[in-house]
Amino acid sequence: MFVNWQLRELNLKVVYYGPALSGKTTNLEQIHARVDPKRRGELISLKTHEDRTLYFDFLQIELGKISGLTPKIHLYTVPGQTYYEASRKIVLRGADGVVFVADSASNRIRANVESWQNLKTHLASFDISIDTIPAIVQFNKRDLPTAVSTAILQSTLRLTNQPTFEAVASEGKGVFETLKAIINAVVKQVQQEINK
Ligand SMILES: Nc1nc2c(ncn2[C@@H]2O[C@H](COP(=O)(O)OP(=O)(O)O)[C@@H](O)[C@H]2O)c(=O)[nH]1
Ligand SMILES: [Mg+2]
Repeated sequence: MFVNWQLRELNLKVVYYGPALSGKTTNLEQIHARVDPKRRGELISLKTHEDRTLYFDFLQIELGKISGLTPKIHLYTVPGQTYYEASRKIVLRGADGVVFVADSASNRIRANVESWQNLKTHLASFDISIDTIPAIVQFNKRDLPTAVSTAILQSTLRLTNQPTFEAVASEGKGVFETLKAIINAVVKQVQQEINK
């Protein structure tokens, strides 16, 4: 969180985390496509030499005032591929909230579990626990014929008390429910800090 008192702006950072190809970029693309252009910036994707793989995507959206401040939400995605460890940690640093995008495909269970573990490890290195940072879990790709049940996703990830949402991000389903939930959770936490 960063408050610019002169501009009366509240800058909040939300990171979309998850294994490679789970649909993180698709979430941001859908948000970008559906939010009023007056209230959002451009979707920026920083690509590596192989252009399919991204270091991260970035999108800024604006909300109505909170406690006299204009919140600007900065949405980021991390690269899911295991070898982008350092980039993930850099992107995650300073996050006010996390959306974990899990892939419902049966052959991605292990990738989900590894990424969830990886998220917790990086948070721990910043002295943050997944049980205290605002966090939402999105079960994406519910349309796949090979999708496993949400109960299996829930139990293999060993979720503690994170709210979950089902999604088909490629069709825009569940994208805004997830976004609203993480924004509400982050704003609630930030208001508590501002009022301390
Ligand atoms: N079937 C299906 N495909 C999806 C869904 N969401 C994203 N995809 C596809 O999954 C692939 C990877 O998505 P992308 O957003 O690039 O994944 P990222 O690596 O997490 O950023 C793309 O081909 C998307 O179109 C979904 O809900 N269902
Ligand atoms: Mg991506």
